[in-house]
Parts: sequence; C-alpha cells; structure tokens
Amino acid sequence: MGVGDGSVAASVVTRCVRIEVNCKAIAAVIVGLMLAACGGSVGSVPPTATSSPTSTPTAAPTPSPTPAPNATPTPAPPPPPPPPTATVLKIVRVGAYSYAFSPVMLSIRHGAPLTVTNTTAAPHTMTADGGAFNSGTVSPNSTITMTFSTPGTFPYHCQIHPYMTGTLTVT
Ligand SMILES: [Cu+2]
Repeated sequence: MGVGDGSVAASVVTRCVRIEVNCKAIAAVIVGLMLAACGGSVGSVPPTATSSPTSTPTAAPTPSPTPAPNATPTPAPPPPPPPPTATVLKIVRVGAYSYAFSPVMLSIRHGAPLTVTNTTAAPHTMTADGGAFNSGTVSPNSTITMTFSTPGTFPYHCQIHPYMTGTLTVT
C-alpha cells in the first residue's frame, strides 16, 4: 500500500536522478567535446604550421652574365662604288727633243674624266684627228681634265708637234 506506493515513488525518483545524472554526464561529454573541438587550442601553443615547411633559403640565382649582343656582327654595308678614278694621259719627253703621249693607246668610259698631264717644259695639245675634241694648249707642267660623251675610237695628235699621236677609245 503506502509502503508500496512509497517504494514506487522512490524508484521513480531514483530513475529521475539517474536520468538527470545521465543527462549531466552526457552534457559534460558534449561540453568536453566542444571544448576539445574548439577550445583545445585556447591557451595552448598554436599548432605549428606544417603546410609551409621552412625551406633553406636558396641563394638568389646569380644572374648569368648576359652575353653582349655581338653574336652576329652586322655586316658592314658594302662600300659605295669608288668614284671613277681619273684616267691619266701623260705627255712626256722622249729623248732630247721629242715628246709623246703615254700611253699611246688609251680607253675610257664616256663621261669619265681624263686627266691630261703635261710633264714637259713645252706646250702641247690633244686634238682629235677628225676634230671631235681639242684640249687646247696644255701648258708646261700643268694638268687639264677632259670628258668624252660620244663612244668611239678617236685618233688624235698634238697640233704643236704633229708627230705626237695617240688613240683614245671611248666606251
Ligand atoms: Cu706637243
């Protein structure tokens, strides 16, 4: 009866206490887990980062000396064609009283200068036999320059010394 009721009640209370204990235990476990999960690091040494291993500082790569850009020397531009060197016709003395053109046979491009140098002490001329050209008097130890525009072969002579002859070929 009463006792029975009392024991039943006590049993209920005991169960409740046990449940409460279990609840407290569970709560404690949960709290512990939470602490372990998020509070584990509180107050403790921060975990050393293992993702970035301390690498030995490699020396900065010594920049290899850049070779001077002279590998392919720019080929020098071809030299400009030399100006037409003047063809020289000399008037020389031969023997004691004779003169001559030297060389006797001479070729020159049309338009190119012909330098006539009188190396003697007498005046001379360079006169085409057919009258195509005439240098006029070339004074002693002087030089004149002539050009010829018409190609052809021109025998010439000195008007002062008719025995002085030569042939000029204009190409
Ligand atoms: Cu002459």
